[in-house]
Amino acid sequence: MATERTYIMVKPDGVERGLVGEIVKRFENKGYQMLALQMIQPTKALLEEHYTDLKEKPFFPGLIKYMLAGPVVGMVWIGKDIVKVGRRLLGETNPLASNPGTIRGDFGIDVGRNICHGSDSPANAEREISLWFPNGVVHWNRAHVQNLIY
Ligand code: RTP
Repeated sequence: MATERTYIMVKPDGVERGLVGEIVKRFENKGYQMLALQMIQPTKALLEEHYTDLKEKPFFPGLIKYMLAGPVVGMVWIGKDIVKVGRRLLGETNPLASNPGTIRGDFGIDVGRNICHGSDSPANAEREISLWFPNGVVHWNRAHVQNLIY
């Protein structure tokens, strides 16, 4: 059974543009399974913790300001190679470098408004899931309903 999980987050620009359903659809169509979904207005402290590795980058203050601009939609997904494949579904950090067919390649033109976040390693995914879902997430077996005898 696949156990790799990732944290995918639709950023404020993606939420504002009504792209949440489109992004969910792409992960579902690919064959992945959703474990959690929440809309949240993140605090500055939560965002600084999420992006702690980027604290020294010159774009860090602008990144935090952008991420504070509105609610985000955070999700946990599970499935085979979800971290790597999830990043491929997103495209490159800069939408201009992203191939058509990817989320950023289809919907973005600005690195500072790049629609969606995806964890970059399984370890970071688990760190981010604990950070954004401190009460844990459900675990469910996709075959359960289909196979239920009643
Ligand atoms: P993310 O964490 O959001 O999935 O993005 P990423 O791994 O593709 O890129 P990362 O280097 O971790 O950067 C995090 C976010 O910071 C913004 N950024 N702005 N102005 C710039 O040069 C610049 N570079 C990065 C983007 O929103 C990027 O997604």
